[in-house]
Amino acid sequence: MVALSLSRRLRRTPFSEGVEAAGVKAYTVYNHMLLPTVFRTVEEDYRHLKEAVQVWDVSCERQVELRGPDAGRLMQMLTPRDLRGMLPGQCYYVPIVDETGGMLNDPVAVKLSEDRFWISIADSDLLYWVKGIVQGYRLDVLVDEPDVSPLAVQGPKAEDLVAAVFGEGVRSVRFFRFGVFQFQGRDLVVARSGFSKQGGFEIYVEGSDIGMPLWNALFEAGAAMDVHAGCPNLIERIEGGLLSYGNDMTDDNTPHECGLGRFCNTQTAIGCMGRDALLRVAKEGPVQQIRPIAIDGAPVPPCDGWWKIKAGKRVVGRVSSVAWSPDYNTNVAIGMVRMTHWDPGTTVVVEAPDGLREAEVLESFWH
Ligand code: THG
Repeated sequence: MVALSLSRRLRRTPFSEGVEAAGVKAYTVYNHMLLPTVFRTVEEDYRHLKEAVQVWDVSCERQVELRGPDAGRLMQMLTPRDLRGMLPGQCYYVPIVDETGGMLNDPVAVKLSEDRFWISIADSDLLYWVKGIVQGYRLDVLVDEPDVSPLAVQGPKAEDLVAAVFGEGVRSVRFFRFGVFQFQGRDLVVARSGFSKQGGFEIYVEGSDIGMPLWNALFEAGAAMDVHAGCPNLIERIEGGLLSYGNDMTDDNTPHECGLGRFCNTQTAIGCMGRDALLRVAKEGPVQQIRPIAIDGAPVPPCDGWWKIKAGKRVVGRVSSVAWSPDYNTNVAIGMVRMTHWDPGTTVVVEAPDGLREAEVLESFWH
C-alpha cells in the first residue's frame, strides 16, 4: 500500500472532512481531485448500495459552465446529440467529440436556462477544448469552472432520504430532470440521476461553505435508513454497463464504438465539430464495439490496464474494466471487441495477469 501526497494540485473537496470521518479506505484521482473508491470493502459497499442508501462525494464531476447568448450554440458544437428539444430543467447524457469524431468526454449536460448550461464532466480537461472553440469562433459566451460540487445520493432508499432533507417535492422530479430546492436558504439544483443503476439523486452543491452542513444533514436524516458514505462502485457500475472515460474509452474511440450511438443524432446535430467525421464513419459502421463480457474462473485480480482479448493467436479486443460479481457469480467485464467476435455467445480468451481465461461475449449488461 502506498500513499498519495496531497498538495494544491490534487484538490480536496467540500466534503473531504466527512469522507475521512466516515473512514474512506482508498482514493483515486479524477479531474485533479480526490474521488473515494472504497469505504468498507468494494463487496460490502456493493451490497449496501443495493439495499440501503449511500451519500457519495462526487465533487470530481466538475462543472464547465457556459453562460451567455451563444451558450446553446456552443453546447451543440460540442456534441452529436441533437439538443433542439432540450428544455431548461433537463439533463442529457452527451458524448463530446473532437474533429475526428473521437470521444473527448461523456458528461451530463444540465440546461439551467436558455443561455446557461453546466457540463458535468468525466475525467478529461474539457475546459480547454471548450475555451479554444469560444476563442476560435469568437462566441459570445463565458466559460469557467464554478464552485459547484455534486453530491450523489444513491440506492433504493435515496428518494426517502432526499425528501427528508429537501421536502416531498423531490419525489416528482423525473429521471434526468432537475428541480431547484432550498437548503438553509440556498437554492440548489437537485436532479434524479447518478452513476449507479440503483436510482437516486445528484445535488449540485453551489458554494463550498454549505458542503459539510448538507453532508451532516443527510447523515442525520438518514440514520434510521442505514445511510452510509459510499462512492461509485466498480462491481455495480460494470453490471450496469456504465462507462468510465479513460478506462473503457478514449479519444481513439467514436461514440458508436462505445455503444453510445443512441445518444447521437449526427444527421441533425448541425454545428457539431465532429459531425463530418462521424457521418463518414457512420457509412461503414464501427468495426469494434463495447460489449459485456463474462470471464470464467475464480475472482480476477484488480485490472489496472487493458487485458488482451484473443482468439487463437489473434488479438480481437481488450478488457478495460472487470470485477467479481457476487450477485451473478461470475467475473463481469466491459471490453472493446472487434466485429469478428462481437456476436453474443462468442467465446474468446482473456489474458489476465494470472493467466489465460475463457470468456463469453454477452448480449446485454447484467442489471
Ligand atoms: N453524474 C454527473 N456527472 C458525471 C457523472 C454522473 N460526470 C462524470 C461521469 N458520471 C460521466 N459519465 C456518465 C456515464 C453514464 C451516465 C451518466 C454519466 C448515466 N447513464 C445512464 C445509463 O447509461 O443507463 C442513463 C443515460 C440516459 O438514459 O440518458 O447516467 O453520473 N452529474
